[in-house]
Amino acid sequence: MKVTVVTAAQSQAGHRSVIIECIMAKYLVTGAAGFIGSSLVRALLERGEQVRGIDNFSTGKRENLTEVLHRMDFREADILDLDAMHQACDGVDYVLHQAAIPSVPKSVIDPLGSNRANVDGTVNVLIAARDAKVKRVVYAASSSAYGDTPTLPKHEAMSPNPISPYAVAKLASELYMVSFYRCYGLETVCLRYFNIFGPRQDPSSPYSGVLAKFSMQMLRGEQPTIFGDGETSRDFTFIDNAVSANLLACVAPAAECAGRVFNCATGRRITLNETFAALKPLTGYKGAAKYGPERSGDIKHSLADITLAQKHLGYKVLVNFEDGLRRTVEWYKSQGQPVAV
Ligand code: UD2
Repeated sequence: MKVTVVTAAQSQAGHRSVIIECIMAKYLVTGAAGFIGSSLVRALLERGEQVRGIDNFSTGKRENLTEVLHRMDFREADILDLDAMHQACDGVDYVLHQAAIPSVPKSVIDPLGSNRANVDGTVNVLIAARDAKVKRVVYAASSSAYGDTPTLPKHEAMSPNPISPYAVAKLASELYMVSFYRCYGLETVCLRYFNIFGPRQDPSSPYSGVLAKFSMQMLRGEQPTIFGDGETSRDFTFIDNAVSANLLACVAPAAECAGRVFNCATGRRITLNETFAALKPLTGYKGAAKYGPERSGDIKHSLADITLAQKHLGYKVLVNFEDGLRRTVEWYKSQGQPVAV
């Protein structure tokens, strides 16, 4: 719904009436200019939803929203700013909370910064959502919460065992989500993302996700470094699966999902060596990988049991690893990245 507002102050001042068109947002995406946030924004707009987005551009990029910016209500704001969050949540039905500093190694270097963005920021989002009587908050939780427990696959009933400050922060935020459901009745759903990848994931930072980083390096003909022996494994999950999990988490009956935590993954794990091998034909990279020391805070294996999300959210894996990887590399190529010769 569009509402036209003429402010009293502007009329009294005798200026030509300034008309502000406020789009009554139904969805608020925090971290809207990030890789996952901007994918959610596009999916919601495609469905004809009204979308508001906020981002402070700490890791998000304006370019991620370029061609959709005019169709949404975008505000440059920080989740640490409670006033801005109250304004952002006003009139909103669903909050998809993606804003974070999403990096294990960065949190090892700067645990306080990680805690501020990933915990304090979440509490602000929750307070604002509660005060605005938002219907539901869906949270970008992380598989890192499981830590290095030897049991595979990881299922939601397992005790968490976080290793890095990032994992601790993400888990603390999950607990806050559940707490706000229990204490205030605010419906919250946590999606534990398992290594989401796809178009628009930033490949250029030392903290970038491994698939984005390797894709770009190999397209450029640069040698990627595998930390460890290459047998580290991840349940790499293509972005479309995460988008669909978020949309399902908004509409699933409260009795099925409110105050609960769900894995968001594919139920299959791929090693870094296999990843590198799969990327070679896609990128045209002919060389070998370099091997370096394991990264501090890392876990060795990650694989999800996705039964709970299938049962309660109606979640399905829409795109498998191979198709997702091909689409990801195609996207980087379409952005004019040089191809390895
Ligand atoms: C964690 C979470 C993930 C998400 C993410 C946020 C786990 C299992 N996953 O991802 O769900 O929350 O944090 O960023 O905790 N690597 C290399 N070479 C490189 C870069 C990375 O070998 O140049 C390795 C890295 O050491 C790790 C693997 O690739 O073993 C994946 O690293 P990542 O940074 O892509 O993601 P990860 O697993 O820390």
